[in-house]
Amino acid sequence: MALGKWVVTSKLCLVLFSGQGFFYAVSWRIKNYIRQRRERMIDDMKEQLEAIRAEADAELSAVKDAKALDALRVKFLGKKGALTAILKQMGKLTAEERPVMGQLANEVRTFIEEAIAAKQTEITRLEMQARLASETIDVTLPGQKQSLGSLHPLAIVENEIKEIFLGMGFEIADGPEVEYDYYNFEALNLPPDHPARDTQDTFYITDNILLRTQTSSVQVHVMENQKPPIRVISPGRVFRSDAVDATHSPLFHQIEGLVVDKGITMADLKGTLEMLMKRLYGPDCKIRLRPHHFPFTEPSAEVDVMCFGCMGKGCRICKNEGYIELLGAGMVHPKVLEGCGIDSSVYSGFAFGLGLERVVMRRYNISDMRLLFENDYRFLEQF
Ligand code: 2U9
Repeated sequence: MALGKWVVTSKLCLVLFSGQGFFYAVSWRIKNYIRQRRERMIDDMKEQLEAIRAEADAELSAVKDAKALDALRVKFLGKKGALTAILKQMGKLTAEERPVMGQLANEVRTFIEEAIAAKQTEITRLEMQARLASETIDVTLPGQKQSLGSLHPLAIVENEIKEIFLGMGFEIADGPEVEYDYYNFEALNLPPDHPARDTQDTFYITDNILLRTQTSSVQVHVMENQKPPIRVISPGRVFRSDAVDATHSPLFHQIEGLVVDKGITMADLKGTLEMLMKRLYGPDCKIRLRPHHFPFTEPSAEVDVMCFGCMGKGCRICKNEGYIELLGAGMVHPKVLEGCGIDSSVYSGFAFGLGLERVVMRRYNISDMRLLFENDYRFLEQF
């Protein structure tokens, strides 16, 4: 019996200590180790998925707007999101493990997606509620009066004068405010060093280029480019190096007129200006021409308009003159016509120039020109 026991034991030892036995033992331990590691890995992944679900749930309850919701969607479901990171680890799983883990991952994804969708609906509803509250219109309130602007007095009178001349068959000509010395002075019989240039000092860009002092330069261009008959007015801004006071401004507005044709005389000039003044100031308005000198017209005249304060009798407004000086005019100087290529033995013409500010000030009884440029609403809203 004792012998038999020994034999069994020694046989077992043989098996255990033979190469094969050792191999079985080691491989069992390795398999066991690997299995435990896999189980731990799967548990880890499950824990991570549950943690993601819990974190998403907690963060979602704090989300208040669409921007934060979008950020949350990217954080959990985006390409670089937490869930995608876990799904990338699925490759390490075996074919049996993958569906189990996949199902859990899908559950978590669905949970987050549904929670986001629900939150989205809630946010949209809250936003709509806020808009409805803030944009509520009380249709029973009285409407707000829209304050309408009005034309500047300079524009009102300029438009009126344009209409009057258009009615008399004139065209409106436009030209540059920055001009060559030639068109502003020389072509108008004002050569360099002419004393009349002193009264029209201006702003020079170069020795030869300046800001125009009169819109006559426009008419010079017209005469160079157009054959008579010519009937134009040229309204626009002009510039002079004058200090600002009640009757002067370095920028003001002129309207000049020019008629060139065969047989034009001083009578045409007087008739045209009379018509202008009657249309501007009423049918009783009279004008008076006084001899004067301008380098660009010969003969020349200053044109006075009957004072409306006293209808020509004399008062404080007209300093007892009965008339008020308003514009200058004359027959176009033959040298000016010739310089523009018009034969002065065949054609003659008249020209006139008026300062728009002066006409406006007279029309509305404005005593200080600065009011026309200051753009004070209290002043402008009267027109
Ligand atoms: C050409 C030839 C002649 C235009 C004229 C005046 C007289 C005149 C002033 C009025 C007030 C200038 O603004 S103001 O200071 N103008 O007195 N202007 S004749 O004569 C011209 C125009 C163009 C080709």
